Amino acid sequence: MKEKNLSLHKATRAIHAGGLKKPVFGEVSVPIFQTSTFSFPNADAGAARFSGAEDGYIYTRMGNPTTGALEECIAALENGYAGMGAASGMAAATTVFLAFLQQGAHIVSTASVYGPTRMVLEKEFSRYGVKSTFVDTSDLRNIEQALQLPDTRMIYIETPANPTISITDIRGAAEIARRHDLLLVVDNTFASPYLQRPFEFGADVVIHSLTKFLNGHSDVVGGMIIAKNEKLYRQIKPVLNLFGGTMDPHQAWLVLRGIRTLPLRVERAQENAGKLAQFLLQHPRVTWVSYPGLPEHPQHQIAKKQMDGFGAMISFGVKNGLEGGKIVMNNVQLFTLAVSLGGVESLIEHPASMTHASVPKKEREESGIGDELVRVAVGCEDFEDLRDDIDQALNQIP
Ligand code: LCS
Repeated sequence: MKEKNLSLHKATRAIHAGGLKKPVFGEVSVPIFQTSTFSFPNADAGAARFSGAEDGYIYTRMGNPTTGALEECIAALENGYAGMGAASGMAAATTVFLAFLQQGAHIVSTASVYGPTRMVLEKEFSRYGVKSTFVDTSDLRNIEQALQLPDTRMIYIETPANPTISITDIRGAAEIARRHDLLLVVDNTFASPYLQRPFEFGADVVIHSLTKFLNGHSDVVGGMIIAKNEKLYRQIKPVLNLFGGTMDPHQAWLVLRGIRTLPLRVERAQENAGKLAQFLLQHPRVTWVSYPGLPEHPQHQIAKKQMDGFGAMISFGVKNGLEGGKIVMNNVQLFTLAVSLGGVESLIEHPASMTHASVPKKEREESGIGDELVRVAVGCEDFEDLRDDIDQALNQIP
């Protein structure tokens, strides 16, 4: 199955990758193996599974066929060696930090990352002696300058970044990582593997919040870690199992079901986003628009090089700053005022008071997350309805 998947195009892979080695009844959908534990035929077989001498499932925290089908699917979409299902995107990120950052280690990260990703490093990992520096990684010189060798162990980038939608050159970051023997970890949540596959540009580990585009229906929280090679997989997998932030089979099944329509959803949502970005750009109540598909976006050329499309996330500023943003959020009728992204329905939120409220104001502003920034996650509705809704809400700003 795996070898066959690698020769297929990306939409075909999204529909076919990841299954059971042996279907039970010829089922087309992967069954949900809702079991916490697996019986052994005899004591020797149990011992052989634990020692690794024999393949077979033991206990769902350590592995489960339904979760395994999803892991195989996403690894195939990312062109990685293997996936590891996690309870959430945060479980995926923290597991990677736990696996590679020991006391005294240092990490350089994109400043405009999902707020809790920054907070877990600054507030929690710092308690164990892990040091972190947050810089604008869209300028690679900032990464070089932030290195604290030999303590720096990891470069962590989010591209497109949450919520500024700035872009980091993955290949350039990978070159820095290679030169100094560091790991490059990429949070690929905003693009999804349908639009961007960081391993092709030299990343070592990719993580996802599956909660977003991969699942696509705003009904599951989940995460995934994908390793480039077996060595990295063997370093991460035991840490995930021991700390226990693993995935439930029902959660895995829902995400796998969602992935089957990933190509259709992403194509539709990004078509809407491209048109909406153009519309916002010329709107008199809008002060700026950040969407990588716009030629005005500072990293438009890099986005063109490393992405197959520009995605469905837009951030923009409105007249009258936060007050103007509040008016928009309180007056939209079709957009839902909610955090998260990547579902079929369009969402709108205010990062400074919501997703990134945990990041102190000064750090937020230094990262380009001003109070006037409004973020929209564009969904799959008809464009005209989205345009009309945001237009009437913007027009309420005095
Ligand atoms: N990485 C990125 C880029 C994210 O946007 C999020 C969640 C996470 C990781 C964490 O994933 P989770 O644990 O929630 O599955 N981002 C959110 C957001 O922007 N609004 O609500 C959640």
